[in-house]
Amino acid sequence: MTLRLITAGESHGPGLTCVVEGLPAGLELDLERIDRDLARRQLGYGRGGRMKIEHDKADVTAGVRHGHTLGGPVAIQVANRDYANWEVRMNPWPVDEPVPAVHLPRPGHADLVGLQKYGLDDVRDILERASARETASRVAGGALAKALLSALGVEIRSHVLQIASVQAPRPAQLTVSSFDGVDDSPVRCLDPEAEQAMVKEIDTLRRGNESLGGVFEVIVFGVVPGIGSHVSWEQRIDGLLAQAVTSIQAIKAVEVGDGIEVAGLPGSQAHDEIFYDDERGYYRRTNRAGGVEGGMTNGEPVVVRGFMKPLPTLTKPLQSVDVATHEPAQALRERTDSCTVPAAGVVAEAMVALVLAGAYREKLGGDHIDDMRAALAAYEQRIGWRR
Ligand code: EPS
Repeated sequence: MTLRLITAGESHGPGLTCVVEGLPAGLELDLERIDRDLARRQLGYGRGGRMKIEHDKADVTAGVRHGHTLGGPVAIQVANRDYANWEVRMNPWPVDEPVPAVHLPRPGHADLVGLQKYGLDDVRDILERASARETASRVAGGALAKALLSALGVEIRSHVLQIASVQAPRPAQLTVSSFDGVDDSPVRCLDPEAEQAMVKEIDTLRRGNESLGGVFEVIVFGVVPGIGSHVSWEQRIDGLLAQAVTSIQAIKAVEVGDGIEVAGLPGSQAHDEIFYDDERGYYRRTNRAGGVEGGMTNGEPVVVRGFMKPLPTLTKPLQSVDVATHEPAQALRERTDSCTVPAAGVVAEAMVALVLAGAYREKLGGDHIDDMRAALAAYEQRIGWRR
């Protein structure tokens, strides 16, 4: 059984729901850790007014008893506090007051094509579900996957490498503890100089009514070799990671390891040579492959970078068309964030966790977390892998 995440909810509806199916029984959960990830997702310089309204908290309503999973689906609700201001416009049931429809699709958003595909005529019927508010439920579900991975010795961290045109230098050897203070940085960047320049860039572009994109990096430590498989395309772990990270709102590209750079290098400089010693077993001195070879993890840290486009809601809107009249018009102007790259890194941690936890379930099987631990120990012994 692999791991499955279902999310439900609209940005300004009554609330968000996530269901995670496929967790083993006996997994210890910590509500504070789930809430901490929800709070981390709300951080970051460049957020809009909405984040002052929401204080996301996980309300676990199924699948957990006295802090341990029961083996059935786990359900988590996250309230939308802003619903109090949207009760008429977003009520699940008919209301007496007139609710004006939105007819001005934003370029770069799901608005126009969503109307066409679903046969609707109010952009709000599309944008509410397309909104990145949905990522709060992904982070709640991802926190459960992280708990499972953590029980198996795997830790996931993320940081920001670029915001708009400001690039941080690529840090050399990162370990789990390199990330200790990363959430104290307003842009979740490990380089203090780049951090300052990023904050300045956000201020400058925001003043010019612009939005900003950027690049984040997720690194996974402690992954055993052999997660995923070369034998069929849909089991290749790099493909699964790319799908999961690209599915995050506004992500347009994903890089595994140094995938983009090595495309321009000769083969002799593009790979990670293999070494062995009795104490460490097999090891590499470089990690250009980002911990994945042949669609399988190879025991090195798994490195995934996500490239985010500038958010498509602009305070100075782009040219669009009124879908009711077909006349030229400016796109919808809504309250918005200017930059969500730091938050997107936290969401990507969740998506990477869900993919890896699913692949661990596939590899190790088991109904109880202790079954998984025993299977992992036997496998590690068979391949002689040392952390
Ligand atoms: C979003 C627009 C903004 C964001 C929202 C995503 O919401 P609002 O229109 O209410 O100001 O704040 O993100 C969240 C609410 C969140 O929790 O991340 C959009 O259009 O995608």
